Amino acid sequence: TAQELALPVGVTLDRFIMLSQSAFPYATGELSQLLRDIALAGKIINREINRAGLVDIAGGNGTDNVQGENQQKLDIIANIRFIRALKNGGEVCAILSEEDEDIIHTGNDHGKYVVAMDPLDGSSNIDVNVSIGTIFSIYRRVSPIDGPATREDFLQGGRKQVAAGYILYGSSTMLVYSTGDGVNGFTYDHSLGEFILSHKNICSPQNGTIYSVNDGYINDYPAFVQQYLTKCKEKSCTARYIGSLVADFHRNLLRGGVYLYPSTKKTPEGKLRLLYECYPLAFIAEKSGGKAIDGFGAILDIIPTSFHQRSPIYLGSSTMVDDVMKC
Ligand code: AHM
Ligand code: MG
Repeated sequence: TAQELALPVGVTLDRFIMLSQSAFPYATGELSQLLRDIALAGKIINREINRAGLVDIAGGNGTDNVQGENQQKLDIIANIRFIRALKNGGEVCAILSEEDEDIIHTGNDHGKYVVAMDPLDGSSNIDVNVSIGTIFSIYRRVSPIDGPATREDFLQGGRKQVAAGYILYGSSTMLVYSTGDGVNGFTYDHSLGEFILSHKNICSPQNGTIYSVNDGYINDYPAFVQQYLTKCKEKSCTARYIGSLVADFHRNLLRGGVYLYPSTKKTPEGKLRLLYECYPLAFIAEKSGGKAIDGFGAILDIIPTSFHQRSPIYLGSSTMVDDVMKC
């Protein structure tokens, strides 16, 4: 398997993809190319984010940017950039984005894959220079090749993901992904313009002391969540909540912790979207030894019915997720 290959920390993402693919002699290279396209989109979005604070100053009258496009908010820019990178890459026949109601047909009807994504998650943090992220989920299409993609391509269920991951734009920029065989993390080296393998075969700590939840809504949470949070406080656990799912998830993945977004009175189905927030992070959680549940069962077992449906989510270190379940 890819994990058994002697891939030293420090190899580039391109080399990692190439070497791990050679472990699967019948692979055609399309998924590898798609992962490279996602990495490229991540670099482009990273560049936009890095100069975000300057755009109003550097953008003259605030009308057009260098590409001759209207100056737009970063989440819209990220959406445009991501779609363009995947269209140009050629491997993806359709995209589902948090930013668009319906699926986007790329025109690459021969592409074997579809991608569901949240191009820039953490809306409350985008304009204030706090960590944000991109989340993506990849399926092999079930509709006939050379025709248009269909709803069914996107509604296969979390267990059918062939790869998933996220890009975290934090104190450094990281790409973390899995094709089902372990989870690996790559840190972006600006000077080289490359993602470098920095976190090989990430294993989620079984247990931890961090809990991440919006405490302000506690009175709106179901009784079992209130009970779990009381226990966390009795045990003097550490509260950490950035309000960017990717950043909160990533910290807990490395340190050990649980992230909770329960149903509330305002959002009885929870807030986070199943297809491009919950499924991909649940995939990463499980592939790294952690867990992700909706309060009844595994997130990945939820049968999807619509593109933008929501779900409550409890995810992270397995013992902590079990403890939520016990409540
Ligand atoms: P968004 O897709 O509008 O950015 O919302 C998702 C974000 C997550 O990143 C974050 O964990 C959560 O919403 C925070 O929500 P709240 O402000 O309700 O705590
Ligand atoms: Mg989002």
